[in-house]
Amino acid sequence: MLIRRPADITPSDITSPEHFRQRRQLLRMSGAALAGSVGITSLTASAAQALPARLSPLSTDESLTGRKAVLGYNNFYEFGTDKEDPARNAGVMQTRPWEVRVEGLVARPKTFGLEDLLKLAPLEERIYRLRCVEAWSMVVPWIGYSLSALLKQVEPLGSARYVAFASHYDPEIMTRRPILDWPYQEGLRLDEAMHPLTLLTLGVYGEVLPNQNGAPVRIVVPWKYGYKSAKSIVRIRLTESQPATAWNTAAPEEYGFYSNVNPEVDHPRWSQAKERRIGDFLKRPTQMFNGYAEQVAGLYQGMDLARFH
Ligand SMILES: Nc1nc2c(c(=O)[nH]1)N[C@H]1C(S)=C(S)[C@@H](COP(=O)(O)O)O[C@H]1N2
Ligand SMILES: [Mo]
Repeated sequence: MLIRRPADITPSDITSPEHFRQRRQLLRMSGAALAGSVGITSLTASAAQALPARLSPLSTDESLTGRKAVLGYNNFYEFGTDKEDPARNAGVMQTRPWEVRVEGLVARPKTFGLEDLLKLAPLEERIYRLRCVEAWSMVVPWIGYSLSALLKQVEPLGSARYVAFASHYDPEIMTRRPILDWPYQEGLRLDEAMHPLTLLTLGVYGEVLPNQNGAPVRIVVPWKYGYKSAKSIVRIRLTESQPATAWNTAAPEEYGFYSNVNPEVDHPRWSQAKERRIGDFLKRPTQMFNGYAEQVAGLYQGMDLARFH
């Protein structure tokens, strides 16, 4: 993965949970009109739309990374490799209408429209740590519900062991450079995909997802490096064998299938022991499974996590 100079993000960009909750109340009361006039939503083509959600107990209580950084410092290589590129370029992507096809080893394959997805389960705000493989991290207030709610709808067959995700790819508006095999692909083991922490994500910071964050629907897997969290997905396929993933295909030595955050397994070209929380000056130690070990370590019992990295 290309390493870039960190953006100029000052500690004043950090939003305290207190301040955020107040702001969220405001958004809720006054709706889309106000949302569109606040902050940097002018970066995207369309005005932001409020998306009310109840706070999930699965949330961390750490200070949130500022909204400006969450919406302005992104990885979405289809729209360029600089952190500022997605906010600048992704606005042209049409996200309505949008469909997600769920198929493969399931009893009831189904195509879900965006409106179906918004109604499928109660929306929750999940404040998660996000640890990028590039050794920086954020704390992000996502909105969505457990991916398991969607997968249960299609009734996975006993033979299904993995879940493959494919992102939207349109060479007319996205890069044609062969940085990765497009469309972007990711995958999880079925039990990882069914874990309550794995989030089908429709919003962030109290609003529908801006394009640069993977509108209109993406996956977020908080105990894995950020690249496992595929953006702007259009297909979910249940399979018997381990699916190909974009980064593993591009550089198998550097990016394994599992990609669990692990401070003890270095990337071949840099250490994973520490990370820079965006907005902080000093680095902090990286936690096993990004701090979610209590919830997810059991999924990997008996596995050599250096081999299955
Ligand atoms: N389709 C697609 N999904 C993607 C990526 C990408 O380049 N294309 N980048 C990944 C990486 S490396 C990270 S760290 C996260 C970043 O999500 P964010 O920009 O919303 O913070 O998205 C992931 N999902
Ligand atoms: Mo990342």
